[in-house]
Amino acid sequence: KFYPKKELTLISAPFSGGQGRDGVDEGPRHLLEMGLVNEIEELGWKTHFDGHLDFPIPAEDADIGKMKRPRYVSNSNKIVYEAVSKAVKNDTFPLTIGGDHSIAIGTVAGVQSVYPNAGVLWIDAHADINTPESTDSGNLHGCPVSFLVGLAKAQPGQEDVFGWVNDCLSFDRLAYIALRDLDVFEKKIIKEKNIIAYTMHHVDKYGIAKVVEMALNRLDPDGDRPIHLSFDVDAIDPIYAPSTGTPVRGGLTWREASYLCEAVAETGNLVAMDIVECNPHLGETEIAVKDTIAVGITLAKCALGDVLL
Ligand code: 4U7
Ligand code: MN
Ligand code: MN
Ligand code: MN
Repeated sequence: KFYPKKELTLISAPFSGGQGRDGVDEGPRHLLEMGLVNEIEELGWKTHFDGHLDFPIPAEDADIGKMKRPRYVSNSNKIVYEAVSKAVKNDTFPLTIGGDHSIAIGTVAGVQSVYPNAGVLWIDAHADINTPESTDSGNLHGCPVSFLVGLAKAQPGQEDVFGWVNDCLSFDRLAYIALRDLDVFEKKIIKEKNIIAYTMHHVDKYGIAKVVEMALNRLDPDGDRPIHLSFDVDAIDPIYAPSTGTPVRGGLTWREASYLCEAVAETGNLVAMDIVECNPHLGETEIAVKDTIAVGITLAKCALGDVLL
């Protein structure tokens, strides 16, 4: 029932300021060069693409508390937010390609601005729910969820650069799958707020089909909620997706990741997708890079209805 015209806006967010490693900003270019648009169009989606977003680097951007590059991340996310909300308002499916996962501040806030009851499926080895106080690394790609759910609050006397995000997502409209590398604070908050969370342990125990079914049932009990899929490629095992900044062994197989996207597509409620953290500068070999980009393209295709004959 969403996007009956099958029109899609490809939003390229070549952004790396949410973490410290070069190259993740080149993910979008590699995805495009490997034929992403063509593959999507072959599935019958008319695709609009206006070129890569441009993220100006602020002249001054001192740390705020532990946060690194806070103004750069915030300003860039406002640009992502505008692009995503505009795409949805134009009745086109926003497929946002990153870039590091901090850009999901903008994608989720953008989707929520039009569909304020949308559920977010966060597929990741990590929960990305550190607050500016709990983060050890200071890398904001480990914090986007904390801004969206309103856990991140500017401390007295601090510049409130993320004030515009204002907790658009409630805890019961967030679900994780594929978790396996959580910080102490993140575990605590997931338990405390009773956040829907399926780790790799659950994938082993129940199988991916059951896990997706359980996650969707809890996220969307009546089956009428729009769903936003935010897919960090490090959810996938580094055997298949090695070219990423924070790989963690023991992840989803190629088919488990694909199945997950297909099952979400099957609900008919998918309204937006992010594919993030492909870093073509990382990986031992050229084949490693190609595999990572290829699995990214596969995820998009599966989520857009490929294989659903
Ligand atoms: B990604 C981490 F400490 N939790 O906060 C942190 F383990 O978007 C990793 O999921 C964050 O890739 C990973 O820096 C962010 C770390
Ligand atoms: Mn992530
Ligand atoms: Mn991750
Ligand atoms: Mn390159």
